[in-house]
Amino acid sequence: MRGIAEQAEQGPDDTVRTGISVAAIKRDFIDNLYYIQARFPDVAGDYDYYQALAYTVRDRLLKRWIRSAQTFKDTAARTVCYLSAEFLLGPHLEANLLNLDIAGQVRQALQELDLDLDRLIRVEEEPGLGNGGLGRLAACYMESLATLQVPTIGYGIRYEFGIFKQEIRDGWQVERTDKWLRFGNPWEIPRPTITFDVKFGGHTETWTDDRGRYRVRWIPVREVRGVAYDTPILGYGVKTANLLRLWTAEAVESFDFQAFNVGDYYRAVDEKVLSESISKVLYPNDEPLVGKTLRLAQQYLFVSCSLQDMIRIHLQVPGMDVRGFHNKYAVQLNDTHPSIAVAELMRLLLDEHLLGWDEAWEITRQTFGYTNHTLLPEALESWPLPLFQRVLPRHLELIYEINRRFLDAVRDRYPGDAGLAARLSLIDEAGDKRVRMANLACAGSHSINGVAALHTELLKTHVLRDFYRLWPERFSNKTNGVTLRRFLLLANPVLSALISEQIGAGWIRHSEELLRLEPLATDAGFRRRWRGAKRANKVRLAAYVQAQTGIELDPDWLFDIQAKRIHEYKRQHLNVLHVVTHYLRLKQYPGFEAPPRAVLFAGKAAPGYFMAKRIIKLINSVAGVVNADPEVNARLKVVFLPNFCVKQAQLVYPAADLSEQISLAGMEASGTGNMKFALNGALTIGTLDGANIEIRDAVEPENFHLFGLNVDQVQATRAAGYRPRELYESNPRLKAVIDRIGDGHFSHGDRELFRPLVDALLYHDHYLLCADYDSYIACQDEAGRAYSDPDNWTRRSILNVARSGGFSSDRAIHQYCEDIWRVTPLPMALE
Ligand code: F58
Repeated sequence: MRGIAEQAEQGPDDTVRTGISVAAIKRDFIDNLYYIQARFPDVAGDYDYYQALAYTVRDRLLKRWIRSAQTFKDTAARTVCYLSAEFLLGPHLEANLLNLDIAGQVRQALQELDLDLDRLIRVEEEPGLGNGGLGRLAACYMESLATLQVPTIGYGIRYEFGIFKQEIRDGWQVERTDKWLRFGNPWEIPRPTITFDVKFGGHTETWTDDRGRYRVRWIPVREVRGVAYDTPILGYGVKTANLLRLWTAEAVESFDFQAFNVGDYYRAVDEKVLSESISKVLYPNDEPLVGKTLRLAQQYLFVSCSLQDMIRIHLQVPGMDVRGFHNKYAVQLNDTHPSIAVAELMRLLLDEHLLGWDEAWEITRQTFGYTNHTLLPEALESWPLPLFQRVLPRHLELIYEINRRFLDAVRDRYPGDAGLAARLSLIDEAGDKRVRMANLACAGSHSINGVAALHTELLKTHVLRDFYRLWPERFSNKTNGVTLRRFLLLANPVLSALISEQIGAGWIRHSEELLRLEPLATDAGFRRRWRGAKRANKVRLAAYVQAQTGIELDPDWLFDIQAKRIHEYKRQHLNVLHVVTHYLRLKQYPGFEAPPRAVLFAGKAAPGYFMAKRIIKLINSVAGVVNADPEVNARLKVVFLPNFCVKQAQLVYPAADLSEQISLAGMEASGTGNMKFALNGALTIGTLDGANIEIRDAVEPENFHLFGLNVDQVQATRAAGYRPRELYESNPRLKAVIDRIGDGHFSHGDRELFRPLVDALLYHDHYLLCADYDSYIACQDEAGRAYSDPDNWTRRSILNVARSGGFSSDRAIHQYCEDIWRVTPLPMALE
């Protein structure tokens, strides 16, 4: 008898579930409709067809995945582990069809069954397991890591409810829960046997083991089980499929049984509910979460399970020792949310694997790299000490010890500088004590990076200045990047086809080849076709806008778009000030020369963010008045597009003429939407902030509409005692705009509705809208004039795409691999 290993060696029979001919795909699709969905065509709906198709695609993808996993295991390959509380993946179906290179056959197979692939693609509910830029960056990086054939595991949380769905009622944002798992998730494989029990609360005890060693025992009040759910992440144009492993919280039976045995059934159920609540919901804040015990529990659960899983995988290989952990893994902390990993790895090495402190600390430090994503001082994560102690008593002890040794070394090096030690301390001792997670991440990592050149400089000089002084060699910049597969090839098939026709398809994997478009910018025929592609995308978006909001847009107008989370620092309300300025001008001077313009906004506000929600209401109120006014609505329209998400983003970026990147200089760490717009041929109107600076350098200043104060000027303006009210009083145009907003013109005479916004502008204006106002309006006017010369605009649009190849996540991941992770690709055999 041959064993299963031998018999399974050649893998499954290609003709049954993995063939890629039209006939094989058709056969499997029908099989899946029957045997998975239990449906026959008379009663099947689009959803059943979508499921059957998803399983058909999955069958074909598993082969690559299993082979990749096998190769990684056989070679004990060095592996990148990307730890992130968020992965905002976007819909899977189309991306997997692309990366498997079977879209053509699938389309035809469906056609032969009288079904339309595009309709089924639209059925998919996307997994919204992220808030915005940070979560989407993790998804782009996973895709590039697979494409570059770097062995990788992404570790995160399988939230039962992702980011809320945004509806607009009466102009206000209303949140609805995102029940994305309601119909099941064909893209994941549950792994009920890969579980780890994680302790919470309680206290610690010391004891001496039979070999006389000092030991610490953690006696928790609760244990929760993390269960793995795996999603394959395919690379483009290669056979590699990496692993995204997300953890779900479950109750540990022993705990409910205990209660059950003493007859307390309801307590047992309560325990279960409590345990399972840990992975229930993604926190929708895009600012820090104070006092949320559950949030800390989420972070710890996924980090502990992930590290235990890494150790398990590592020790599976005969002869491996936990002392080699840092050689096997490069672990990246995506912001501070997973930074408890520093203390947890120490705990595992010390308490479970019995290493000595120095050895454990060396391994820990060599393992981690930390990426910072924010410049807002109020966004640096910290936990009140009593809360931290209540949830993670053992980790607090370890953090104290890490801190003691760390600060001793600091004092040795900088004697007499007590302020320095206080600022570097992992514990904030001023006022109510807190644990500073960024300090923990810095102390426990061999590498610290920012996400755009300016951001990294500001980390060095401001946010993490003291750490930079200690360890300048650990700091580096890794400017963000985005995947061109999703955000150009999939999102913009018309433009992609035109590009490939001219320069070949190499750009899809080698984005620098987009440069070959440069000479075509002077080719009038090419420009005409380019314009045609942009117009087609505007027609597509206009149809979507009409269906979602009832507002009709003309694809020949200038599409001016701002799509991102709503936040005061991103200054959507500065954009509104321009809209109102333009509206008043059109009313007052009907002869005013400017191209007709559609101003679109999209983005969610954190549910508890009062000002952001009021900004949404303001946008909708202004839209209501402008769009209904026959004196202006032939030249200006305003749209708020509800529920910005990855799927919608793929419609939005390709249709933009003008990309709004107008944050106050020094506030936006990088931005990634700015890159997606530029790669789709939008021109940017923006400040010298985040990656805008690098985009402007790349596309060259004449192809970028720059306005506003730079970081130094912002600092100087504030230092000189900024008084926005004086700007308002001395600038009649600005005054008229703010007065209209305040006097009820857009709110049916209600003067209270927008008072908080007006007052904030007049009395604080923390984000310097008034200071940048004139410069912004002048720049918008200049952009309008430039758009009125379509040929030249198109030339500049082409140059934006040609020169934006550097903003591919492949470039970013390549830099992480070389400079931080020291990991090399592991090419997968073709068949
Ligand atoms: C974003 N941060 C930055 N945080 O704002 C943006 O400039 C940058 O391009 C992007 O990261 C990627 O580097 C961001 O999206 C969050 O959403 C956090 C979610 C969890 C709570 C704290 C904010």
